[in-house]
Amino acid sequence: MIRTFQTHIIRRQEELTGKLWNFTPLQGERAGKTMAVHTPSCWETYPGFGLYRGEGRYSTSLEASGNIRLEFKGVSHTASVFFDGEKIAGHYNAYTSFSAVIQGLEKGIHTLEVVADNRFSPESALHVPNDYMSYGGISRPVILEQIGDVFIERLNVTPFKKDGKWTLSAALSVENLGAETDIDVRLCCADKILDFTSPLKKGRNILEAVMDFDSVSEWSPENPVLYKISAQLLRNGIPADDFIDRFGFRTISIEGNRILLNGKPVYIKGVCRHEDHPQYGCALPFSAMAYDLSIIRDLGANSVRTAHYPNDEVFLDLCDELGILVWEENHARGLSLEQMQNPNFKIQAEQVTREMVEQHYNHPSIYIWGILNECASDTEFGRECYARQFEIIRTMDPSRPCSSASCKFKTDICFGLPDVVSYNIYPKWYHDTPADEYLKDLYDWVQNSTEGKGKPFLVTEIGAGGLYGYRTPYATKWSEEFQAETLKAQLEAVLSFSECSGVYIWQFCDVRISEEWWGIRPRTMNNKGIVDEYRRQKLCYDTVKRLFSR
Ligand code: ADA
Repeated sequence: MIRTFQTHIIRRQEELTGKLWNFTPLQGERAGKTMAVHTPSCWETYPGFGLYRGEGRYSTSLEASGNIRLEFKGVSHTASVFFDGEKIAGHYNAYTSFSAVIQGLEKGIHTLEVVADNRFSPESALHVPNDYMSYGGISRPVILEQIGDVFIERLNVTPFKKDGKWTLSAALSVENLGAETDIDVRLCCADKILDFTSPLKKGRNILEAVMDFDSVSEWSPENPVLYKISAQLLRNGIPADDFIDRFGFRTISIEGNRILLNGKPVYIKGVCRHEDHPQYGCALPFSAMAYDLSIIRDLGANSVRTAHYPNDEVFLDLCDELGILVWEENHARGLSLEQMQNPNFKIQAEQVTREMVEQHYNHPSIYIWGILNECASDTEFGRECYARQFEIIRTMDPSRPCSSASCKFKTDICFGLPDVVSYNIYPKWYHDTPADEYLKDLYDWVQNSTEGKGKPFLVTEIGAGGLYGYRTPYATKWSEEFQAETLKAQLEAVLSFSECSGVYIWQFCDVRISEEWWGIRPRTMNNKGIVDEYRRQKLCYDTVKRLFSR
């Protein structure tokens, strides 16, 4: 069973994960010793591998012939893929997918090996010791697909409204492994069918089409109506390949200092969430993701910020279905100027940005793209990087606004670049200024002294640490009482600040951090969760729920 909604009927698919694979660590005491492990998974969840940093080889066998496509939805964090012993693909970054095509296979049993590497080397500019965990392993599914000479690599759709009518512009990316040819295309969506014929050159072809609709239902958090779109390729009337995805008819725009969804102002009440769980690492199964979202909805939140990387598409599928608005973020957290000057930073950060936008383009729940959380936005070099990444996103997707969460108090020089100005603030946690005073001071500075004047303003993090079960009558730091009191003051200040378009709480649940990170955290965890790592409610849960429901 393929778990994600993006799927095919004509193209045969098989999930290669969802079963046991052989795992062999390549370094350390157990180097070379093979064991059977479940996939997708992170090796930190295998007994004895909780702190393993190194390479791990995963292997399995598969039966195939002809042309195949292998899709790896996520390998953490660097992957080298070997097919019958030969290297066929390599990929950096845990949080985006990649694929490999193999042509003209002999019918029979073949071996597939994936070497995952979670080490922090100088070559790795984004996966660095940090305030979250960079796990190791095949953390998202691997899919085997049978393809012909012509197949659809991607279908991206953009709904837009003109004179009260909805139009869909579709961009179909078609790969032609054979000679130049013509292809018949059939697009089906709602009650519309669009047929056309297109010439195909060898290699990648982008076929564009537009569909008009008389009446459709709009996607909104209250009524998250999803539509299916299917693209079919036909040769001489015979189906050659297809691609099915879901999307929603909705618009996101900015008017003055407001974010509009379908033309109406939207107020964000959200949580920041890492993909992290003591039992699964970052490889959360469907049930655990759905459970997290049930808690998020119970809290009265309407949004999730996927801090600090693109999320599993199954999670985004669920947000589409539940009407949860998503701030999806590229991969980076707190990189200093020196870290941004790593020669690999530009290439790795731009690659993950491109992959994120391309791969998650159709999700209606994503209302904004975020980049480079708390990086060096107070430097000229940093500004060039921010400018370049915003430009990449806007070129690929002019239909959504962009932003980036800053922590540079009164020193950020990048606010001319995003559509929405966003700040992470921790009053009464990292400093003693009361929340309302701090927020007003910061907002006034943005309005009076920066190019962010007049743009929508979001608070992308507030929070405080609280250790589950640590209760004190005098509300000392790290107690649940202190966390609840601090969060209450922060949340009240932001919710009553009318210039603000919304707020995200840092964070949904307690998460593991890298052992190697310079910061000191009790339990080697970031303990600012509203629930702990097992999703047990802390004292602040009811406070947040009460304030979110006002
Ligand atoms: C930052 C950062 C988060 C987390 C948080 C904290 O603002 O964006 O990843 O580290 O602070 O807990 O201090």
